[in-house]
Amino acid sequence: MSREIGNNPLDNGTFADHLEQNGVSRRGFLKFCTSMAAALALPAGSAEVMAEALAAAKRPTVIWLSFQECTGCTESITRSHTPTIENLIFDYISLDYHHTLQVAAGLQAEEARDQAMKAAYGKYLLIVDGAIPIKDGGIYSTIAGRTNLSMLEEAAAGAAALISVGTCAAYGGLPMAHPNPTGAVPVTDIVKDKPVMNIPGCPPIGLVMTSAIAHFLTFGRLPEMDQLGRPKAFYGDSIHDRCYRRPFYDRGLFAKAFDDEGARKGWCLYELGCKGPTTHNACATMKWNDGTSFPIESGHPCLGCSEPNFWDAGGFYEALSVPQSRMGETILKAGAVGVGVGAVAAALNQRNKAATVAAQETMTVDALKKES
Ligand code: FSX
Repeated sequence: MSREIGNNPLDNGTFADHLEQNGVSRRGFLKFCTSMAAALALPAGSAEVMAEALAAAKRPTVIWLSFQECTGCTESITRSHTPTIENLIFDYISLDYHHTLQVAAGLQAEEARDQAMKAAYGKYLLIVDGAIPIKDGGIYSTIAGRTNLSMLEEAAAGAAALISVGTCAAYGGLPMAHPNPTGAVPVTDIVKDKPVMNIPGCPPIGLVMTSAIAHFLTFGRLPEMDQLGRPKAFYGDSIHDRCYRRPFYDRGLFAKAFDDEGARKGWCLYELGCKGPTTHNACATMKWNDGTSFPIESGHPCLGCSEPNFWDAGGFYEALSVPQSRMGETILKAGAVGVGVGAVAAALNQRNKAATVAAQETMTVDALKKES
């Protein structure tokens, strides 16, 4: 997959042209829009609106700033074995500045950023990964002699909207963990006058990122967010809500060690410290590496990496104490209004199934070509 910065042959083309060049049929594209609209929990009829708007969309300028981070977020977003339309969206945007992906270096790179910001002032999408150190004037992280703080302030001033990718940018993450020697803060501590969407996770799921971009291309605004600034469609439920090991939890079947019989049978990892009940993300349905698996499916408990303060909260391999009682409350409340526990479980399973089906409808370009 080629992702050349500022060198797209379709500079004047639309997204429809881009799809055509990649052999995606109208029918395949409509199918993609239907599954994307479902994944984003958009109302009925949105798929057609999305198809029209996306097809006619011109390349938006995107400036991507990386600050205090490990580059895991970029790794996550660029890792894909099979091209999907989501990937094509990512290829299609005019990613005019990205430290890791751009060819330009040094002064040339900084000039490219400057030019892109001026040319699309007030209209570009600014993506940030990494926290921002502000202690001692922000001197603990600089790029081309400028502090991350001043670079963010300048770039945010001309942005239409911002996306904070990863837990570091969204909530401070690892750089902000105690004792936070550099005074690291999240993007929203600096930028107060622009819409900012958080896509937390250490790292976050790439597909969630491209879905957010698809929404921005379609409607010219960010998707609906929760009180923590996350797109509701992907962070509305906990990992626990959608986990395929959930039936074992409900039956009280827990692995007690990583190599015991319960672990081998795929029982719930709650007692091994799984933070799924208090963690909101789409890992259990979207999964990773093109829907191959996610940590719990690989036998490891969820660490809760997409929640604020997850490093300092610690206790990675210690069982939670609160959520079990919360689940008890949920079931008791359901019982009080005459809904049996079995019905609650059935409803949850039904919802999980629907969400999983929507997530699994990420179609590859090859599959779409075959259909056409
Ligand atoms: Fe943080 Fe991202 Fe974790 Fe790493 O850019 S969310 S440390 S995966 O790389 O910021």
